[in-house]
Amino acid sequence: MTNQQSDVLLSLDEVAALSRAALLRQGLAEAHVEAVTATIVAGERDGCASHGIYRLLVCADTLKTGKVAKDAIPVVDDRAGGVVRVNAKGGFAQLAFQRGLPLLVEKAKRNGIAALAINDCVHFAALWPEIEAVVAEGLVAFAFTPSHAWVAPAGGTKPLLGTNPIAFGWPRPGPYPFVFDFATSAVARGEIELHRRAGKAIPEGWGIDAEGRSTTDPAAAMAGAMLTFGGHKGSALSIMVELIAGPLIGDLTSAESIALDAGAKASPIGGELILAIDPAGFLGGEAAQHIDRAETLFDAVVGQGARLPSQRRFEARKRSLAEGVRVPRKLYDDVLALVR
Ligand code: NDP
Ligand code: PYC
Repeated sequence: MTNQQSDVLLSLDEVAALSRAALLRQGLAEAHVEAVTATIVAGERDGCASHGIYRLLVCADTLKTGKVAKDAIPVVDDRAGGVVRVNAKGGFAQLAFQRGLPLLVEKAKRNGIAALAINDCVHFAALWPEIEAVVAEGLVAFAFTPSHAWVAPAGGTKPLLGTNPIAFGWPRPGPYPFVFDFATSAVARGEIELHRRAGKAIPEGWGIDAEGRSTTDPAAAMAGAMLTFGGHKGSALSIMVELIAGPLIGDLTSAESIALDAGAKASPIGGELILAIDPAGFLGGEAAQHIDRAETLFDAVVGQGARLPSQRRFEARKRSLAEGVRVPRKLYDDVLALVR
């Protein structure tokens, strides 16, 4: 470990060790510790500050509320046709996803399409690690999850919707697929929290205060309401996420999740929907051509000087694997305090 100004330089192995120690200290069962650590390391490695090491603080606060089943054993339910359900039994989503993934992949390859519903989980993670795991099987993937009612619908001023991410992945030749993964709010709540921790103002358009006025104060936006991206378009997509990863799979909406939280400020409780499509289901023996045609499209995007989503993340990954990651000293100290 090396010190440089106000940052701490850590290898990815050191990040993993820190995560394991912090989570074990909170009493989380080992299988969950490993599954959660994999996503914390992936977030930090890929330069996703709102879902890397910082999440250990969120995770520890959530564990302290007693709202997470620390030793939950997810139960996989092989439903008819292309449907898999995993009941997370009140545990974190990561282990439930790991347990359901093999059957999702098998069903998608058998049927051309399959869906995995994770129920009764606690969710604090980015979705792209799951998308990448599905895409690594040559499948096209989608993922959705509601969160807590923090976001006002377009035209409204009261928090009702979650930050409700939508993620998509498409296989490409080589190690880096096409992936996007974003909140349907203007930004993830974790990013606003990071601004608050750093004493930085947020841009206009991220949130409104409790009186419905535009604000650049992160604390005021968190106490008021966050805003959707793209006005009514993000708002409609957010409502879609509420529906398909809430009532459709027999789980909570963001409003129901925050009501159940009852002020404890734990991470969201509810479900997640993951869809997997095998291109061979449509294309049969011609399946490989979709890859070449997609590459033509990606080349045309990049050829204009635009960048593909996840390009920044994959560049951060290469850098972190070679050089390790820099973590703000205050964040590092706060996480270290979890271990002591
Ligand atoms: P961002 O607004 O940073 O955007 C994320 C996506 O957009 C990434 O795929 C990113 O790629 C891509 N992107 C950003 N800028 C560009 C650009 N100029 N050109 C092309 N693509 C671009 O993320 P959010 O704040 O919306 O979300 C962050 C994370 O928070 C997500 O991983 C999400 O899953 C997670 N989240 C989880 C929730 C939960 O309930 N579990 C709730 C809300 C969010 P790149 O990474 O390469 O920049
Ligand atoms: O950053 O909005 C967020 C978030 C909610 C749950 C996990 N991340």
